[in-house]
Order: sequence, then structure tokens, then C-alpha cells
Amino acid sequence: MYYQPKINGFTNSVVGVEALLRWKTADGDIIMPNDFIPIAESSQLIIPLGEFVLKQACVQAYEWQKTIPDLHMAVNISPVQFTLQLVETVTAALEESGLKAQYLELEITESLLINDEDSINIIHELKALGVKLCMDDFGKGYSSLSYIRKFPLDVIKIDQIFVRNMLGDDVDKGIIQTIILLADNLGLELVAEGVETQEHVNTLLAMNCKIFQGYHYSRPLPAEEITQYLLASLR
Ligand code: G
Ligand code: MN
Repeated sequence: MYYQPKINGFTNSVVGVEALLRWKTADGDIIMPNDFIPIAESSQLIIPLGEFVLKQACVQAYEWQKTIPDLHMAVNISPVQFTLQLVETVTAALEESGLKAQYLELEITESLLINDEDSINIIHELKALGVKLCMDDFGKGYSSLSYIRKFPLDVIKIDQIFVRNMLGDDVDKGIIQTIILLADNLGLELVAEGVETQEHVNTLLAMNCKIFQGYHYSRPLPAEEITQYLLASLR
């Protein structure tokens, strides 16, 4: 498992990390999630894999909170994992690790079927545990505003594509400004992904968006390297 920090661009402090899976083959090659998650999803292997990730991430977050007490841990959840079993898995992951629910953030994507009553019930049960819910890759898919109405969201994450293009494209910049306003008006936290340069940071800060994730701060790294990163961030 790899982790990528989320940084408050005003204070330069680390506010959280996102757990990201990497698959290391016997030859030492690293395979990215896009190349194996769909297979895991179609074979139901995503269920034990997702359970492993949640449990590991909670244990790791609890450990890192000894360095940064308010550190959040974000975990990506596949739509296939959205069964009642997920509520049990999250409950167990929190209990076994000792991590408080408020520090766990579940990142879900728009591909989760909104009109599916079961998913909505599960979302409310997760919410009742006290965990935070984050809409990942916002703006990429349908970005239906009814998602925002029906899901009790806490955080939205602007898709990387807008940040990547915003400096050369007024439409992308306008979309970001609009998402920022949307988040402000609804009292949602906002994270900008794919922040790669100081210019990205400056432009987003000027638009009043301040939580950043991207190569400008750090690539996703193995746990030991993130430990060093967290320690260095306190100096
Ligand atoms: O869908 P999700 O937001 O969870 O995907 C995060 C992915 O984006 C990770 O696999 C990570 O490696 C990649 N990523 C993170 N930050 C950056 C960045 O600044 N630039 C680019 N190109 N990719 C990034
Ligand atoms: Mn994510």
C-alpha cells in the first residue's frame, strides 16, 4: 500500500493521507490500480482486498496520529464493495485499530448507482458510524447535482483534469471556480487533486481552495517514506 499526503496550502501542514493500492509483481514491476482493480471487481476479489486495505489503512492512521494527532485517512471504496458487509468491515477496522471514525474518510465515485436504494441505505449506515464521505473525481463523470442532494457528503475532490488544464483553459478554470462556490455554499470540504506546480498552488489559493494533493507536494509513497515525510513536515 502507498499513501499520498493532502496538504493545507496556506499553512503547509499535512491534514491527511489517501491510501492507494499498488501491485508489485514477482519481477518487481509496479502495476497501477486502473490495471487490476477492474479485474478484482469482476471476480469479487475486491471484497477481501478492500477489507485488507481498510484495516491496514486504519492501523496505519492510528500509528501516524502519534506524530500528527488530527491526521485523516482516506480510503477508496469500489461500488462493488457497497454491500452491508462494508458497514461491518468499516466497524471492525475502526474497532481493531482504535482509530476514531471521524478520521476515516471513504472516497466514493459517481459510478456508484445513486438511484439504487440499497446503496443509499448503506451510505446512511456508514454515515451513522461517524466516518466522512468524499465524492472522488468530481466533475469527471455525470456530476449530477442530485448526488450532492441525496448523499450526505462531507468532502468533494475536484478531478485532476481540471487542475491540470486550468492555467491554459478558462473553461476548466471556470469549472473549478464553480465547484469551489458549490462546496462553499453547501458547507463541504474541498480537495484539489493533481496539484503539480507552485503555479497551481498559487492559482488555487487565490480562488480560496486550500487543501491540495499532488506531485507538487508528494507522489504516493510506501508507508516508511510517508513517515519520514510527516516528520519532516513538522520541522
Ligand atoms: O481516482 P483517484 O483520485 O483516487 O486517483 C488518484 C491517482 O492519481 C493515484 O493513482 C495517483 O498516483 C495519481 N496522482 C496523484 N497526484 C497526481 C498528480 O499530481 N499528477 C498526476 N498526473 N497524477 C497524480
Ligand atoms: Mn481517490
